[in-house]
Amino acid sequence: MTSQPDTTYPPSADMAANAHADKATYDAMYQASINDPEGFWAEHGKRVDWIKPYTKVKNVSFAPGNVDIKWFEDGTLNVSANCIDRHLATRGDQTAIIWEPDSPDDAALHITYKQLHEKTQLMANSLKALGVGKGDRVVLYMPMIPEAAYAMLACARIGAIHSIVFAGFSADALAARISGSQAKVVITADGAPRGGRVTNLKDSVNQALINVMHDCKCLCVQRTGQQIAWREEGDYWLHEMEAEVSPDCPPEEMNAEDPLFILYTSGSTGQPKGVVHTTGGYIVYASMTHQYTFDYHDGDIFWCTADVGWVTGHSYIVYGPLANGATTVMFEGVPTYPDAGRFWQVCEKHKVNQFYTAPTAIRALMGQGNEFVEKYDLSDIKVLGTVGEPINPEAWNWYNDVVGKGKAPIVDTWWQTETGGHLLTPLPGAIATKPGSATVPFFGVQPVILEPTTGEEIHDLAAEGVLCMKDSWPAQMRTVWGDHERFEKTYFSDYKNYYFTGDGCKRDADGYYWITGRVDDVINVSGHRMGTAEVESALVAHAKVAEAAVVGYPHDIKGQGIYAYVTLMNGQEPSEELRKELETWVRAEIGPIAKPDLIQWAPGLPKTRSGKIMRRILRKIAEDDFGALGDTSTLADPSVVDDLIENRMNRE
Ligand code: 6R9
Repeated sequence: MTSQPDTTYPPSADMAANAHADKATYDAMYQASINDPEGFWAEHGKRVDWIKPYTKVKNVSFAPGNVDIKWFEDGTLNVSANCIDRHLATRGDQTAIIWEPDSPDDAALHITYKQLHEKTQLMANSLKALGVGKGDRVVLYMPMIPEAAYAMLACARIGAIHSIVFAGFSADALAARISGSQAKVVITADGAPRGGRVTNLKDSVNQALINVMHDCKCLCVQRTGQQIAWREEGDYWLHEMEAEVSPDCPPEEMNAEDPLFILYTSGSTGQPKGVVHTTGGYIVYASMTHQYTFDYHDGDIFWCTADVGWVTGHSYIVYGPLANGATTVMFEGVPTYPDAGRFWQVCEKHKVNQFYTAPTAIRALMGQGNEFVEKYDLSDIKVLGTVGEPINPEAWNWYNDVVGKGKAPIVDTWWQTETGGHLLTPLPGAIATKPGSATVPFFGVQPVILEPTTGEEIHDLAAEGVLCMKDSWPAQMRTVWGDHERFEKTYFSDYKNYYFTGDGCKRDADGYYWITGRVDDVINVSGHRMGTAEVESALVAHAKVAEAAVVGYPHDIKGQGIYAYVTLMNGQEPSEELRKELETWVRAEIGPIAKPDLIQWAPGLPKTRSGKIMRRILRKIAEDDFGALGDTSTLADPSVVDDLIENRMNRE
């Protein structure tokens, strides 16, 4: 039953008949969304509860120098009320969150909507007691525990803006984000068990706060009960505060365009930027995509394996599912602990209906053998999802054949931190899939392919170029925190009047979209975005490093690995010891996910006469493809290339 990469997989008759959208419905809704965006979103905006209904739907300009994006701008609502309170009458006793702990020997928790309501209000009042109010920022640095969801919803409830920092980031990265948003409180836990090992998160927070110049309190959740260092001032246990505060916290009335959260993400230049998402458009779009993309029906058990530190966790563990009154699984552990069957054991145990993960996890598990999957009963799975990077056909086929038994449609969802929700994705009952293609646009989304150098829109169906969006969708990011100019420059200046995604893309003769990867200096390591500039600036911050250039190279499991060319200061000798030292250094500066896989000592870097590093050449050498270096005649010193080839690290 091996499938072919060029095969098309139409929805089954059963799926088409029972899904929220079959092909005819998708076509009609898509057309309506493009012909009359105002009318379409005026209608679908009603899927959430408004305190004061909107009368204006869309007010958007992508014009150079005047980028301004507003949706439902005169409406008011509260996201936490939409994710909790409005379900209480009909599904108060239904499970909202199934929490599966790191160790399979520990009991899972089933948290009902009623309990979610209680817990969120206690957390909200604890934050208020610490002085947090509407518009204030709160940083979350947390393990995958239910309190992470309570904290997000508590912020939303009182109108505070959360900024989640993935718990794998270093104390330095955390400090930069706490300072960058002038957060009043950072929420963390004593320890984070993952894959059988425990990291001490509170220690990292303590270390970070030493470098934070403003007053920032720490609210700590007791997860492990381990010994931790407590600061003399400004530290609070959540369980102690909860015992003191009132159990009732009414939701704050928020404007549709009030910020809901900030989430830092990497770009091609400089330090990560704070992507700002607002309230109304985001929750409408997150909930609608969750329902249609996964064909979620009442009573289904939905599992997204992402971490809440990434946008996927925001939109598809917490906000989308809970706005829809779903049961969402939250998993503390890793796919390979205690063994490579863990995902499938959890799917069987909780009778998961929709399962959503990343290609890097699929590739890692695929390599462990089918017996880890076949041991478990996966018959409840109806839809399989993938996100984060292009999925190679081998991984797609394995996911389809071995996990889905050829019966569960695969939704390959293309989107970004900036987009808030899926922009390209098949709908399971409507769109035939092709392995490796994110297929077609979601409602209201108008992708275009531009010729990269001229910026001309290519109108032929079959096309290749850069992927842009012609118009806005409700969950589009609104600005970069504190730097609207950077927002315009990053996304709206290379191609005027379009939103530029940073991705290259092909469109085939059927109108299907195939993402070819980033066209900027962003690399994608295990589905995590990393700016090469970030890793470079961490490397050059080391006293022995004079210069560094970082590129991606193909990596079997991670998709891309990090390849660093390092030029040492005069008088410094390369050594294995120094290599280790630099690896440890980058981990400390950014986090383990940024650790270079390969470091090559480079006596010189290939530069143009104007001093610009020619990354094209460095990429080729890192790919072990130096036969195709192209024109090197503009180099200031062509001989450096021979040395780099000679000493390349990635050889077959
Ligand atoms: C949601 C998320 C965004 C970048 C994006 C693209 C890559 C994401 C993809 C995909 C091919 C898919 N990407 N999904 N590439 N197919 N289904 O991952 O957000 O972390 O901001 O990354 O990831 O390159 O531009 P984010």
